[in-house]
Parts: sequence; C-alpha cells; structure tokens
Amino acid sequence: MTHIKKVALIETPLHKHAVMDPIHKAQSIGLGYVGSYLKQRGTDVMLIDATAEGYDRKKLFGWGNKTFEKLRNDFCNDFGVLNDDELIDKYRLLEKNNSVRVGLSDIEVVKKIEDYKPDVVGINVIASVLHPSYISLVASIKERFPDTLVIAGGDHPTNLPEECLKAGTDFVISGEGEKIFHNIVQNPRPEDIKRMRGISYLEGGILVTNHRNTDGKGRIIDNLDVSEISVIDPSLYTANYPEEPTHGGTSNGRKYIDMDFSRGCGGSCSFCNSWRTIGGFRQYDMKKNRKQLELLAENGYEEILIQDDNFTVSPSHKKVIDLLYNMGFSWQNNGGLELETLTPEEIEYSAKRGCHTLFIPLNTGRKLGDTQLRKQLKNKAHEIFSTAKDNGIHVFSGGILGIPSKDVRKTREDSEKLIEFAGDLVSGGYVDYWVNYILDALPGCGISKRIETRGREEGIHVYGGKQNWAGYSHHFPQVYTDFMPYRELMKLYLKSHREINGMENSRKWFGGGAWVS
Ligand code: B12
Ligand code: SF4
Repeated sequence: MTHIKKVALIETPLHKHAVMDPIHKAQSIGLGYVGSYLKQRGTDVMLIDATAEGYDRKKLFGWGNKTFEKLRNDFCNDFGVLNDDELIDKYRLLEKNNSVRVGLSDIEVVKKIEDYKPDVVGINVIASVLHPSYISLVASIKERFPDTLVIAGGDHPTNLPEECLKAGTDFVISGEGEKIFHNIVQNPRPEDIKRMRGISYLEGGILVTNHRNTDGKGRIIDNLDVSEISVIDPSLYTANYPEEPTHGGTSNGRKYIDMDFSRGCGGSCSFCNSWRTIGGFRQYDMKKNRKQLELLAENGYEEILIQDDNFTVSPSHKKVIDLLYNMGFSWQNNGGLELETLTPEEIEYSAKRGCHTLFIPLNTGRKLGDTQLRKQLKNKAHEIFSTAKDNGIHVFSGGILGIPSKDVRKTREDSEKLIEFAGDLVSGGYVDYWVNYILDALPGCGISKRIETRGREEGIHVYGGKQNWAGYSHHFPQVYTDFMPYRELMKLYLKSHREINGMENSRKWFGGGAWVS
C-alpha cells in the first residue's frame, strides 16, 4: 500500500464500575482534531463514536436480568437506608469487575468498518477505565480484518502502551496524534512507522518505544506547533449526543459542544498525568479560535463547554471570552478553574460575558492539613463563590480524597478535613454542587511513581494492582494505605457523599440527576 485514502476513527465504548462511576458522553475533542487534520489534507475520514451511537445500551456484567437503571435506582434508595457494610456487600462495591458497558456492540462497530472499508483504523482510549471495552473491540476488529492496521492514541495508550499492544493493536501513538497520524497516512509501511518518533510497538513480544523529545525533567518538548493546530470540522460528529450535557451545567436546550482554546499544562500535580500526555501549555491563535467558532455557529452550535486544563493561565483568555460573547455564544467552563489562583474580577468579567456555570475545584485536599492554609483557602473560597453567586453563576466544585500525605498516617485526617471543608461550603450555600473524587494511581503520574519506588516502605498500595481498570475513574477507590485499609477507604468515600447528601441545599450525590443518567 503506497498511500492511505480512508481512515476510520473510533471512540471506545464506555466501561465503568456499575454502581460508583457516572456515565458521561461528549464529542471527542481529540478525535475531532486528528480527524480534521487528516481530512483537511485530503484523507477520507469516518468517525464512529461507539459510546454516543449506542448511548441507550447499557450492559451490566454479573447482575443477571437486572437493568442498569434499576440497579442505580435501587442503590440510590438503599443509600439512605442501609449502613456502609450492608451497602458494600449488597452492591459488591469492593469488586473491580462489577461493571457496566455503554455503547455499540463490537459486532455493530465491525459492521460499520466493513461498510466503510478503511485502510486503517484509529482508536481513541481517553481513559484507562475503558481498557476492558478497548481490548474486546480490538480483538473483534482484528478477528474480522487481520490485515487492517489498528492504531491507538489518547491518554491511556500513551501511558500504558504495552497493555494496549498486547491486545492486538499494531501501533500506539504517544501524545498529540495529528502530525504523526498524517505521517502514517503518507508512509503506511510498518517498517517506516517503526522509525517514527512517539510510536510504540511489540517486537517479538517485547515493547519498543520511540520516545518523544523531553527536557531534563521528563517534560515533553516536541509539541505540535500552535500554528499547526487545525480547526475541528463539526461534520465529523454525526452521532446523536445527549440533548443536555451529561458532564456540566444545563445548556437550557441550546445546542452545545465541548471545545478548547489552549492545549497542555506547565504543571505537574502529583495525581495527574495530562502534562505528560499532551505536553506544555500553548494558547491557540485568536484567528484560529474565531474560525473555529464561526464554523460551529454555522453548524448550529450555541453553547460552548470549555475544556481547557488551564483556561486562565494566559491573560489572553479574556480575548476568548470577548470573542464568545461577541459571537453570541453562551458558555460554561467544565475544564476546571483553580480556586487558589482565581480572582473575583475574573468571575465578574465572565458573568457579564455569557458565562452561566463554572467548575472551580480545589487543586488538592492535602493543603487542608495545615490550619493556616485551610483558613486562607476558606476565606478565598467564600470570596470567590460569593462573587459567583452574586453574579448569577452556578458553581460546582470538588476535591480529591485519599491523597497520601507526606506522613502517610495523616492521610485519613487530611481527607476528613476536606470533607469538613466541603460541608462548610455546601451548607453555607456557597456552591450548588460538590463532587468528591477519590485518588487513583493514574499511569505516569507522580503518585504512581511514589508507589512504585517507595510504596512498600511507606505502606501505600494499589487495590487490585495496575489491572484494576475501574480504579482509574476518579470515582472508585484504588489507592489505600496500611493506616486505612481498602474497606475503610470505601467507607470514607461513602461517608463523604452521605455528608453532602444530608445537606438541604445540595444536589444529591447517588441520588438522581446526572448521576443516574
Ligand atoms: C474533556 C475531558 C473529558 C470530557 C469529555 C471527554 C470526551 N470527549 O468524551 C468528559 C467530562 C466527558 C470526560 C470524561 C471522562 N474523563 Co476526562 N478529560 C477531559 C480532559 C480535561 C481533556 C480531554 C481533551 O479533550 N483534551 C484535548 C485533546 C486535544 O487532547 P486528547 O484528547 O489527549 O487528544 C490528543 C491525543 O491524545 C491524541 N489522540 C487522542 N485520540 C487519538 C486516537 C488516535 C488514533 C491517535 C493517533 C491519536 C489520538 O491526539 C489528540 C490530538 O492531539 C482530559 C485531561 C487532558 N488534558 O487531556 C481528561 C482526562 C482524559 N479524563 C480522564 C478521566 C479519568 C475521565 C473519566 C473516566 C471520568 C469519569 N469517571 O467519568 C471519563 C471517561 C470518558 C468518558 N467518555 O466518559 C483522565 C484520564 C486518565 C486516564 N489515563 O485514565 C484525564 C487525562 C484527566 C486526568 N488527568 O485525570 N473527560
Ligand atoms: S491537574 Fe491541571 S494543573 Fe495539575 S498537572 Fe493536571 S492539568 Fe496540570
């Protein structure tokens, strides 16, 4: 084969803990960029969003004839009645394989491939929690089309390439996929692909990785140049997406889309791996942003869910806000604005320019162990959230429980402080919604490294090991310590939800709405 003409891009079906994990679906920004980059350079692209196209199909594993809706509703009802031990046993909460799959069946995806006849299949695995549905999908594709190249990209394959390759994937692409996939389209011979930077493959069963360029601290430096970042072609999103966002505030019936205006991150928070996957922070050119929004408006989009990891890092984010406002978009920021660095002026500025909902989480709960810092942060939270309320903005916030403290014995105490902190904000009516996340050992993040190198000595462990896929969701406990056994950690997590549920003016967790959907 000299030149690839047709590419099928697939978003992996969801695979999550049956009881604990929310079910979200949005347009894939990553596949949007990869697909548009190829399309704009002459390749035919079909995007199969296997989750969105089969969003109503929720298959439970190990629950007999019970439906997903019934299981979640029963759990919500029992949550207010049963004690923690009873809940854990009745709903098998400690079982990592207690899962639900959402999306098209493998057979349906294979049929779509058969009809389209692509030369190569590219699959996005946005999160490690999806691994079980990913490996099943690859096996089905390879069984039917053993000679078609299957390439994986996204956060999960980037950080755990070997696990994806062992499932039958031909090549894994690390980090940004636009240029490298285009390079593959131009040079599809396996021997050429094997020489490309950012590629992983198996040679005689052994992992070979052609690394990307990094600085002395392991940070990625061979990022895609901002001028090369394409405009997403909305015609790639042919699936029916949920009418209202499942992962943010309401769009009030306005047609919405997830979008970003910058890429990457200069930080390296211990619980996160995004900076490793996508590289350093880059703000998109304003001309590109305008063109992108014009194209979205032409396609009927009226509401933008901003997904940038670091929206406020560059002062020019105000120009993006002006642009959204002047073009008539309403917007919300779901990517997360860091409470610690936000100013009331920024909130007021956003409120006057079309913003109605903001996600403003705490960067880490650990800081709350320090009394002085806790007081400062509380004052800051009151100031920021009050400003948002006064300006009619809905705020949802959250923090991560279970991050091992420097002195591991204090982990529980620090988590309790976070629960208390959240309680103050919810009961005081400062936030509309609080999400309690629980730490996972994301592949490649600082916490994983700490566990690998000093875990045994410090008494920090991963429940079920690296293969505990459900644990990579931020909503199912995974990292426990000798001072808080796994069952106790699960109880602490349940307690954190109970406390919020007990407050009159909070939206209930495990209690309907987006959680059950
Ligand atoms: C937006 C977002 C979401 C949105 C939208 C996701 C969607 N479109 O379906 C929502 C809120 C729905 C979401 C949900 C989840 N998310 Co999320 N999400 C993000 C976020 C903030 C940005 C992703 C993004 O769009 N980036 C911008 C694009 C340009 O980057 P990209 O996706 O990485 O794509 C590039 C490359 O990876 C590559 N690439 C991607 N796919 C492919 C495919 C091929 C073939 C190739 C060649 C290349 C390639 O090229 C792309 C362009 O350069 C990231 C953090 C981050 N910065 O990455 C977390 C992140 C991806 N999410 C994460 C998690 C855990 C989840 C959830 C499991 C949470 C949950 N329990 O519900 C779910 C799972 C997904 C799902 N569908 O339910 C983790 C994943 C970590 C991991 N390895 O497990 C991340 C990394 C955050 C973190 N650090 O904790 N998420
Ligand atoms: S949590 Fe946010 S700021 Fe921290 S490393 Fe991840 S993307 Fe960067």
